Amino acid sequence: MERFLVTGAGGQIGTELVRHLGNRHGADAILATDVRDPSVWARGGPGAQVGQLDCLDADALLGTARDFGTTCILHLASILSAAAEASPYRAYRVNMDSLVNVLEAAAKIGCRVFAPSSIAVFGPESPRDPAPQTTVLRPTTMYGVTKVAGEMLSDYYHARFGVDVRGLRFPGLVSYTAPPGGGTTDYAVEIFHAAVERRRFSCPLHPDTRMAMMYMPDAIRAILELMDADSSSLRHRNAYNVSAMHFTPAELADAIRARRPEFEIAFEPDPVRQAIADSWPTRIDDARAREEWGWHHEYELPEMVDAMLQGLEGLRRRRAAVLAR
Ligand code: AKB
Repeated sequence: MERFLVTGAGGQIGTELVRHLGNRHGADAILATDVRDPSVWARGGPGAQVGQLDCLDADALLGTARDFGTTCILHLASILSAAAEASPYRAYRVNMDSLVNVLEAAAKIGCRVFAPSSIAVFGPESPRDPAPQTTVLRPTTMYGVTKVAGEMLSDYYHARFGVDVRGLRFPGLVSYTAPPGGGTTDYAVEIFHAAVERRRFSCPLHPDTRMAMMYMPDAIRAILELMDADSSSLRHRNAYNVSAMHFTPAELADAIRARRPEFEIAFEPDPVRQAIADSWPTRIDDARAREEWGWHHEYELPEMVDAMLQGLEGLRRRRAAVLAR
């Protein structure tokens, strides 16, 4: 029977992935952990066992993984691109040391690993439209450096110790259940909060900054399908380009305004986020993922915008009803 240890479970991906895993395998089979106290991030009851775990503590990580009888670690703890530029050394420590601790634990107890990568592996020298699966990877951000190094470290643990580690180069992820934090693509989530709260949105990117994006249900399905795939078919096992839609802040604002005509936006680029976005590709070629394990996306921009507005408005109504009781 599979038993999943999730790190960074209180974050944007973890919140939704834990719920899906709990529905599929039962709450007893999932241990959802985060560096923060569960009282802060697990209030809604995530459908899993919960715990506090600092992945920089190698002994605690190994002990927890072993005691739980873990068969797969889903390692989601990470510092994202814009936050990493504010504290590069901390980002290096958190992103690299936690990954090597996870891979060491996996090698010792013989479990599988999912370790996400990112479109941040690409840099100004990579082709931008589209970014191929295999190309020059010389990112200019600390987050990108840790993601390239993480892909190579994962290759090493696979080749040297036989750890079955798999990963995806995620684009910007859009979702409404838990906020992202510290990413360059976070604007594509924050814009929806402003729209449903009828606030003017200050966009930290130039209106024509095109980036690759994906709606969270596609991202969760990508993780589950990659982890279910036959190992022998995976020739790019820990670093698959995956992509769904590509849009600019202006196009996203137009799509929101078509549904909420009162929505207001001002473009006030933040130099750090803009420089990061300008170093990333505008489109991603994900043909290898489609060929090797059947990846396909379901959500395009119009469906994603409808789902985000309806989801956030539903959440607001439920919260207001609880407060009114
Ligand atoms: C970020 O913006 O840092 C992340 C990413 C693309 O990996 N969302």
